[in-house]
Amino acid sequence: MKLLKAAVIFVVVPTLTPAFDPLSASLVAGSAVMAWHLFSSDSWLKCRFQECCEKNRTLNFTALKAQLDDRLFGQHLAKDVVLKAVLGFSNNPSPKKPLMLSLHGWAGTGKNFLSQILAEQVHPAGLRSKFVHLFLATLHFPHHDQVKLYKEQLQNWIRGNVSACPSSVFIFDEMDKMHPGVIDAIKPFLDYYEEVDGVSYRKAIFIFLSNAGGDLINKAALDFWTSGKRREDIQLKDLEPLLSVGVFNNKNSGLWHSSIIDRNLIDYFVPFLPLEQRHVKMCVRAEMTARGYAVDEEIVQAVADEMTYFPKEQKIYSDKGCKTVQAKLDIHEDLVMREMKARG
Ligand SMILES: Nc1ncnc2c1ncn2[C@@H]1O[C@H](COP(=O)(O)OP(=O)(O)O)[C@@H](O)[C@H]1O
Ligand SMILES: *[C@@H]1O[C@H](CO)[C@@H](O)[C@H](O)[C@H]1NC(C)=O
Ligand SMILES: *[C@@H]1O[C@H](CO)[C@@H](O)[C@H](O)[C@H]1NC(C)=O
Ligand SMILES: CC(=O)N[C@H]1CO[C@H](CO)[C@@H](O)[C@@H]1O
Repeated sequence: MKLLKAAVIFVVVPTLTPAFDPLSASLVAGSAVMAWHLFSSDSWLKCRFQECCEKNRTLNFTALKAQLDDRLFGQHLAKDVVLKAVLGFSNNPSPKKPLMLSLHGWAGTGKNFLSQILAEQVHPAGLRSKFVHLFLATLHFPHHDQVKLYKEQLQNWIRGNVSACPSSVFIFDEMDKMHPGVIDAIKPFLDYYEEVDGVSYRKAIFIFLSNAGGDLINKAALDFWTSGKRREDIQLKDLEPLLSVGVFNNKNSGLWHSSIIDRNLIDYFVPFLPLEQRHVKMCVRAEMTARGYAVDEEIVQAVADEMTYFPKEQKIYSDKGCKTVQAKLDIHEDLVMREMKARG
């Protein structure tokens, strides 16, 4: 190993220092240190150029809370549950099992968004990090006749990824479209085992996203609205009984046949409420600010008005949450630009 590194010095160093003199002993010694920095697994230098897994990193509760308070709109329940989960997980130096969250709700209500914010707290590059893995049922596991292959592949990936970085984050989107066989492949990693084949999974984070139960959550939110109660007063206990019947014990909801439910491996059920027009407007403002524009309330209102709302009579909740805000804003941006050009 030493010899190999020494050999590498002579290949690499001349390209780094043009004035390299092979006879100068001090330079060689200096290069040896540099080479060590470049090639040892977690050296300070290497980690400046390449992302390293921070083995001891704990989730910073304060920072996560600030991010969620700032950026996630209208989801007081999801925020509370996730913060509670993270508090328990990150205060524990050796958690007994990986953190496992199951996010449920209508499209465009912030499930991917929250996962991204959480992942960024563990690995600052977020979704671009090589330690954060996003799987889409319809993209990665589309063919039901290849379940056996997917299962093997997925288990090898998870094993390989967690051996390389114990705090790996795995996000599974479209869980309701995932074949139960593929879900079962994940199960061994979620359990209370100390180690599986010498790899410990207890620092990993698994996040499941699905629309399952979204209609029931919407109905509960609407019931609150109809009876004149505040959205912010909806509590987890108002939703849990509905969902335990409608989702977890529903033999027709694909995902929940699998033994993950039977074994109570899901630690936290995280509900996402349907977004109202005021939340859509908050999304538009946030997006304008992110693009570096001053917030123009006329455009905010125009984009919010273009969204469709349900139920048909009351029109309270956005059909697609905040999902199409970006595309709609693009169109308005074009219009504004054209108008400005026309005016000169
Ligand atoms: N509750 C929310 N707060 C702030 N932004 C949101 C929220 N919900 C959705 N968005 C915005 O809409 C985009 C799409 O939402 P996404 O998280 O992909 O929805 P989902 O995964 O629930 O279908 C996000 O990238 C984010 O910009
Ligand atoms: C990281 O954790 C290991 C054991 O879990 C410990 O030996 C080491 O000192 C820790 N490093 C830091 C920088 O905290
Ligand atoms: C956690 O985040 C907060 C806010 O970003 C910061 O002030 C604090 O120093 C962080 N704590 C640790 C232990 O990194
Ligand atoms: C070492 C290893 O198995 N890495 C895998 C991690 O997961 C990705 C998929 O997100 C695979 O492509 C890698 O091969």
